[in-house]
Amino acid sequence: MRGRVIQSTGSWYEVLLDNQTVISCRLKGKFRLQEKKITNPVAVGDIVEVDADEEGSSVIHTIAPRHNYLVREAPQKKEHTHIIASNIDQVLVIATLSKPRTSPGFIDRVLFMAEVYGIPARVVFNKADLYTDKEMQLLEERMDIYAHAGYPAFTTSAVSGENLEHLKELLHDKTTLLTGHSGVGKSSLINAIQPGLELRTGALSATHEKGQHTTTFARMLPLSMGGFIVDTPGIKEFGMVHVEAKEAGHYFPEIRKEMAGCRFHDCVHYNETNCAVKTAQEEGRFATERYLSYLSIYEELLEKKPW
Ligand SMILES: Nc1nc2c(ncn2[C@@H]2O[C@H](COP(=O)(O)OP(=O)(O)OP(=O)(O)O)[C@@H](O)[C@H]2O)c(=O)[nH]1
Ligand SMILES: [Mg+2]
Ligand SMILES: [Zn+2]
Repeated sequence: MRGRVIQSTGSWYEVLLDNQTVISCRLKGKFRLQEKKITNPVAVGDIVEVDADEEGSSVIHTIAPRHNYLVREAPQKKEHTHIIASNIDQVLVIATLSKPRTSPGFIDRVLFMAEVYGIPARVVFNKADLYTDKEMQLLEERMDIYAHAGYPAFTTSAVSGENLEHLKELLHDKTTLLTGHSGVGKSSLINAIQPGLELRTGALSATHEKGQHTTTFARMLPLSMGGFIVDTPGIKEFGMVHVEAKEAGHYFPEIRKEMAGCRFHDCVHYNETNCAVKTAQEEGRFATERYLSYLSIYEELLEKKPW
């Protein structure tokens, strides 16, 4: 029997079979041993083959090759990676200006990893109902920066309903992963566009205005209009996995556009002379905020050991 993993909680996996029933499965022992540096051998989104074992319980015995997947560094185990989800069509970074604040650096790290794994991404600023006119103005500027880089951006509100129709259009017939800090409203947005799910949502902590990790494991939800959406637990930092530091520029569309003009073919756009990327930044064609994210990602990758 073939199906798709829609949820994983430790050693049990919920699999949506092609005949639309959901069954709980275990994993055949061999997978645990294979890929040592991955904390979850089977991820939400995986297409799997399931069989009944001698005792009659369902066991996943084959994983179909993944079209793609998004990984991040495992939070508790450095040098290990965690597959957030696989076989996805797009990533939406859910961000907020405040309550809680999402930093540009966080957004750029998610966009960077999406680029590494070849997954189209967009930025969604939720909680638009809370922003002042001045904050909205600031947001417009930031959204222009992402759009210019190739990541369409827009605002939403799970409370006022702003742009939820647009969001629905984007989700139609696609598998979409939502990621972002705890408390930005990932689960609330899903509830707002797909009534009946009643996903748990949680108030921010009163003292820190941060989310309290209400969603605790990734879950893929079928949408009645067609498509799937993956709700994920909020993440504090998007730990990046190893990419050669000198290759980092390839995963910034603005750098990719300019790098052919650099004097040195191995330019890393740091402090070389005649660097076309730095010129683009100075002339306003490459947003300083994104350039600073690049430098910080570059430095972080330099420190990482190859695997
Ligand atoms: N004002 C306002 N509040 C919102 C909006 N969206 C969500 N919230 C509130 O923000 C809080 C957190 O929402 P959740 O949907 O639980 O956030 P989450 O991103 O799923 O958080 P985790 O599951 O912890 O990662 C809840 O109190 C929501 O009611 C919005 O658009 N506007
Ligand atoms: Mg949630
Ligand atoms: Zn350069």
